[in-house]
Amino acid sequence: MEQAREWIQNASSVAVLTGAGISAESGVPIFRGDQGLWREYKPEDLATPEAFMRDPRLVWEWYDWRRQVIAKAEPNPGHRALVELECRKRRFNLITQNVDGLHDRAGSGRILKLHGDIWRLRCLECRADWPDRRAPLPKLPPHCRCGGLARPGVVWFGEPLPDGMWLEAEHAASDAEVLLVIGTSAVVYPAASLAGIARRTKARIIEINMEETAISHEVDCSLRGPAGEILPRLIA
Ligand code: BV8
Ligand code: ZN
Repeated sequence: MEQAREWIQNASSVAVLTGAGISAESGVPIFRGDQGLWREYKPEDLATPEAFMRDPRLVWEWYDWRRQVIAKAEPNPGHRALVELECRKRRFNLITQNVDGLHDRAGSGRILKLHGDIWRLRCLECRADWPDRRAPLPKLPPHCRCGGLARPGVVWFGEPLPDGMWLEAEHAASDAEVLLVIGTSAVVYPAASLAGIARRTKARIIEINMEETAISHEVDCSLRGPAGEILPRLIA
């Protein structure tokens, strides 16, 4: 912890990659592990274009349930510690795999949302893209004003990341002197490759997680414990 604090204090450029684990203490269920996200379904089965085409109503039931859970959640001390860190660093990039919007509500400024935003909808017909924070939604599946079927504004498995987003994330990771990897099992690509990208340009990689992950072997420092407790101490 002392070593990690020193690296962060001395760095002028910091990047952060967050996953579902940083929102766990806000009461938002993580994707993998025994909690299991929803009934007997796996995210990989529901978060795909094929699942949506096959049964838009079932997929929307899952997203509407998640939106209702997230609507009751508050940012936790982990989210807020990252806002504090952003204020102190001349160069700071927050890259998140999360779609819950808790980093925005905590006050983070620059957020690279690799996997989109659960609070936005997109029309399959006219491509309109708009914010909709109603939880629960009045009717499932929701439709666009043009009458077209609306989908959640998130990136599903097999779909490309939003235009230009990956380039920005790569730049952020390459520019960082320290990369914090927080609350991610590091199994989803290309997000999980950001640690390797940062290491190639000599960044120190600090991981914060409750347990060992797929990239623990390639980080410089692994802090075991809840992000909501570790982050405030790390940046104090
Ligand atoms: C793409 C949005 C190309 C939707 C999500 C085989 C090998 C390698 C890659 C692939 C492959 N087959 C397919 C792929 C590619 C695929 C992929 O990576 N699949 C995986 C499953 C192998 N990737 C894609 O499809 C991506 N697109 O590659 O496009 C392309 C290019 C051009 C043209 C066409 C295509 C798109 C991936 C995005 C998928 N969408 N979400 C939604 O949210 O509904 S991914 C989903 O998983 C979420 O975004 C989530 O954030 C993400 C990662 O999960 P984690 O955040 O890590 O959460 P998880 O539950 O796994 O872990 C939580 C961690 O927190 C745990 O480690 C736990 O210990 C820890 N924790 C718990 N509590 C705490 C804590 N830590 C700290 N404190 C705590 N309190
Ligand atoms: Zn439309």
